[in-house]
Amino acid sequence: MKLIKRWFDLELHTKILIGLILGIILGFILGPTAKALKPFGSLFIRLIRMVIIPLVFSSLVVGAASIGDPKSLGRIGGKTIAFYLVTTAFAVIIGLLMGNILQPGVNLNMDVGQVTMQAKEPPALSETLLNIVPKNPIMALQQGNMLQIIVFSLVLGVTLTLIGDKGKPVLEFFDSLAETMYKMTAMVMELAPYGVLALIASVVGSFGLSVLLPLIKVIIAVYIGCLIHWLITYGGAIKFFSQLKITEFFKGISSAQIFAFSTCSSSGTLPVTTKCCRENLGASDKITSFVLPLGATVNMDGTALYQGVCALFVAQVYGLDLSIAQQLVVVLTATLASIGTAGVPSAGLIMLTLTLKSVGLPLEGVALIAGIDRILDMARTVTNITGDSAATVIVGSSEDEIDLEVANNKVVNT
Ligand code: DAS
Repeated sequence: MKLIKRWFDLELHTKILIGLILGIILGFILGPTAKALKPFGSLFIRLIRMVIIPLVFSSLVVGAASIGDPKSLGRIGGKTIAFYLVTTAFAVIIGLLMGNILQPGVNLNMDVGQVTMQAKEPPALSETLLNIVPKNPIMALQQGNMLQIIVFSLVLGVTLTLIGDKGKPVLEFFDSLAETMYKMTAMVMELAPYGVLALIASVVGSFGLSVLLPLIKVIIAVYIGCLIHWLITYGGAIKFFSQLKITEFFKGISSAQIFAFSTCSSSGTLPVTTKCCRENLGASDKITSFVLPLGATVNMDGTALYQGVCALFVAQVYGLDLSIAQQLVVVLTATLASIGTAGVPSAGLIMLTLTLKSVGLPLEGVALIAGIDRILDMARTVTNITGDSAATVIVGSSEDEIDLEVANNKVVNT
């Protein structure tokens, strides 16, 4: 009984970490049998996805209203988009550097001749950008079209402030709904240690070394590249453009990172990222409700880095050379393609076809990656939400919307 009491007394982020470690061990012990745990992980993800739309919609309306005039919304929006584009470009460059240094596709004795795959057509970028304005906001909510929900919420929030007192009752409704959704997220998060354990055990159990070994250099290139991006790009930004310590930042978002690693879904992790940034990093609702939903939808640094590595990997496997000019095309395409990548598992694999196509590489190369994509997706999704959190801190610091008292109080919630 004492052990059970001690378990429930642990901080939730500690329990999530224990869940992750136990899940990895269980996956290795049970092997493919561990797949039987997947339904428990899927149930947990469904519970989290249940809160996303009402949480994002209500918090964004309140956030946009609290930003108030369109001018400051434009200022915050401009800073956020600029941070996202610059860090994503850095990520692709790091990915290309890793691909050039490690040469993961050289001397790979894979019979690429048999590789065939009907690459799914990714949405054209212009269509993605045009399509962010909803023709029917209710339909956007029903379909969970995040970009359209973001646009409608921002316009609704600002408009509510423009009509003065008449908008107050509606704003109070959204404020109360946002608080309710934060509470519901916290309740669902109590199940996180068990959900993470089930998810990780089923993934580890389904991947034998026979699948991983031939492509181990791709995995190493992506994981090390992501680590470099975290420490240099995000660590540097946090150090020079915020009053937070780098260790406080990474400790504060550790639960969201574990969650992203387990679920491979930035959108699915959004409620956890929001909770971590609010409660551990001291970011205001005004900033988190705008920067994070936008980031979970358009900011995918991990995905962009992965595209840089994989573009070079495919070129090397087929014995093709990518000139510097072509590699610059990869930087541009992967940066823009990441805007259209959805925050759901394996979305980056579809966008990889866009990047390969942009430099004339064979789309069959995507099939070479598909077998280990889940392992790569784990690293890129963690990087995606880490970039969103870094943007929250940097933009929040520039707007004086970070409560350092909270960030320095050392108590890490989930
Ligand atoms: N899994 C996606 C995400 O949720 C990233 C990707 O597939 O590249 O961010």
